[in-house]
Amino acid sequence: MFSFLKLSKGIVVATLLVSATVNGQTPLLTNVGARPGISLNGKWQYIVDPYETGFYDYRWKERSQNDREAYWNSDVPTNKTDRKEHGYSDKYTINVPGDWNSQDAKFLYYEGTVWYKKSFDYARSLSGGRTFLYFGAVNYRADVYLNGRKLGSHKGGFTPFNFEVADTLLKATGNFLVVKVDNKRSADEIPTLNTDWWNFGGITRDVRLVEAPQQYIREYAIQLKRRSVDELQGWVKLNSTATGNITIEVPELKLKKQFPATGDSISFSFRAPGLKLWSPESPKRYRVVVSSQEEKLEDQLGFRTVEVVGNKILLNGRAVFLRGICLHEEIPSETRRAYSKADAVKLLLQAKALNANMVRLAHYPHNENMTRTADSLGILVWSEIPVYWTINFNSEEVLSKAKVQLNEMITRDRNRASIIIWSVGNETPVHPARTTFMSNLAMTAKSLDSSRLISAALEVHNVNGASVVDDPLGQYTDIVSVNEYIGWYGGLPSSARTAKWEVKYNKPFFISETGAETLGGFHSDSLTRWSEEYQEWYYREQVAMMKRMPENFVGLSPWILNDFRSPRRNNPVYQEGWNNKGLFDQKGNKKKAFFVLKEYYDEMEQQHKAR
Ligand code: GCB
Repeated sequence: MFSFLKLSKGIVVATLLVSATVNGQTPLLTNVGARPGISLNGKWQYIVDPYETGFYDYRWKERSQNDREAYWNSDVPTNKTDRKEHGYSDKYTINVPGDWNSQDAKFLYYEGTVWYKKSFDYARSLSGGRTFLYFGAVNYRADVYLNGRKLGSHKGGFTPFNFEVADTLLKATGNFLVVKVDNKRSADEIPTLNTDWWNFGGITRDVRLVEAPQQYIREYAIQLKRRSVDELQGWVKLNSTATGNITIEVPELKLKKQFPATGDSISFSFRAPGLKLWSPESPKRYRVVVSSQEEKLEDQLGFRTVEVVGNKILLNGRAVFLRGICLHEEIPSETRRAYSKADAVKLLLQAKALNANMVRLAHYPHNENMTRTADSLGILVWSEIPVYWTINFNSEEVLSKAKVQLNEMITRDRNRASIIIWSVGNETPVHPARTTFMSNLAMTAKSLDSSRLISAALEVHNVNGASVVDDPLGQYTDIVSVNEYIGWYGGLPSSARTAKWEVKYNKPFFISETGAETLGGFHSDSLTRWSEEYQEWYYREQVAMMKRMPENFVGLSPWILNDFRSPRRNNPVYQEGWNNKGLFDQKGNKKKAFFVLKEYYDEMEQQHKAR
C-alpha cells in the first residue's frame, strides 16, 4: 500500500499508493476551494429509510442497478398505472451542509439511513477537462449514485472523498444525484459503538463539482525546512506523467521558481530571502501559486518549523508553552455540527478570548474551515482521528480503516501551518494488541508527514499515590500526552494538591484533557457538584498543580471550550443529554472557571514574552 517519494536533500516520505481507485473513489484532490466548479450545497430532498428498503429487496439482497424500486433510480411513475413506492418531494427537504439531527425534531436521535437527492444542471467551464464530485464529509457511510449509476462509496464521517464523473454520465440538464447516508454505529468502525459525543448524521460538509484539466495537480506540500529560516521545500504530485515545468510563485517575495517535471511528481527546495515566519503572535501568510502547463492553483500558506529538542517543543526554534483548549465541532446554542467559516471564526475567537494559543480539535478531523481559520488567526492545532476508547484492535481491517482516515486527514491539511500535532487516538486501553495497532498508526502518521509531531491522548494510572505515566505507546509518540480528571472522576478538586507526577519518558509532556462539569448559571458553595463554584475550585486546584509539574511539562488543553451534546449524560437536572464541562455554557456565557484558566494563560504568556 505504500510507495516512497524521494525529496531533495535525501528526504524520503512514504505515501499511500494513491493511483488506484478504492470503492469507486479517485485519489483525493486537495485545495478544492481554489479549483473551478460549482457548489451543490443548499436544499436537498430526502427520504428517511430505517429499513433500507431503497437498497435491499424484501429478501435482503442488494437491489440491482436498474431495479425500479431502488431509491437511486427515478421516482417518477412512467404512466398512471405505474406503482411507485418511493418519491422525492419538496415536502421533505434538508440543508446541505448540515447534520440532520438539528434540522427536524424527528431526527434528534435518529441513527440509520436517509437518502438525499439533488437535481442540477451543469455546463463545464473548462473545455476538455475532467469533473469530480467532492464531499467534505458524510457521516458515516455514503453510497453515491448519479443518474442511476453508482459512483462508489466511502466510510468515515469526518474526512473528504471524491469521485471522477465520466463525461458520458453528466448531463447538461436534469442530473439526478442521490446519496444514501447511513450513520449507524458499529463495532468494527471508527469510531466504534461507544463515544461521548452525539452521532450527528448527514452530509455534514460542503458538496462540490470540481473541474480539473486532463493532467492536473492532485496535491502539493510547501514547507519551511526544519532548522532553517528561509529555505522552502516540498513536492507537487500530478495525476499522470507530466510534461513541461511546474512553477511555484510567491509574488510578495518576488519569487518564481520553475522545475522540470519528471514522471508524475517533482520535489524542490529553494531559498526565500526575507521570509517572515508564521507564529501565533504573527500569523503571516503568503499567497502561493502552484502551476503546471494546464493549471494554476492558489493557496494562502504560512511557514514555520516545529520540532522536539530534548524535552521541549520548539516553534521556529524557540520553546513554546501550549495554552490549549479542546473543542468539539459543534455550535451549542443551535445544537448542531459546525461547518462554515463563520462557525470556525466563532469557535476560534472563543478560544482566543481565553488567551489560548492552541486548540485540540477533538476527537476527529474538523472541517477545513477550522484549520484554514486557525492558520489565519494564528492558533496552533492538534488534529486527531476518531480512534477512541475501545476500537477492535485485533482486526487488520479496522487498522486499514484507521489508516484511510489518517491519510485523508493528512492529505487534506498538510499545508496548514497551524497544525503541529497529528494525534492517532484517544484513551485507548493499554494492552499488547492495542499497542501494536496504535504504534502502527503512529509510524504511519510519521511516514505520511515527518514534518509534524505525533501524539495520542493516553491515560495516567495511580501507583502508591503517584500519578504514573508509563503507557508503552509513549515510546512511539513525539509528545507524551495524558488525560486526567483528578477531582472530578475521583476525589475532590483538592486531591490535586498532593498529586505526584511520575512521567517515565523524557519527552515533552502535555495534559491533553482535564475538566469538571457544571450547569451554567447554577451557583452554590464550591463543594456542591455541578455548581459553577465547584468547577471554579477544580480549575484553581488544577492550575496550582500545573505550576508544580515536572520540568518537561509543555502545556495543556483542558476539556472543553463549550458544553456539547452527549447521549451518555443523563442526569435529569444538570445534564439532560449534555456534557457540561464547557468553559462556555450552552448559551455561550462564560462560566466562572473560564476566568481562572484565562488568568493562568495570561501569566504564561507574560512569562514567555519575558524569556
Ligand atoms: C474523556 C474523553 C472525552 C470525554 C471526557 C469526559 O476523557 O476523552 O471524550 O468527553 O473525558 O467528559 O468525561
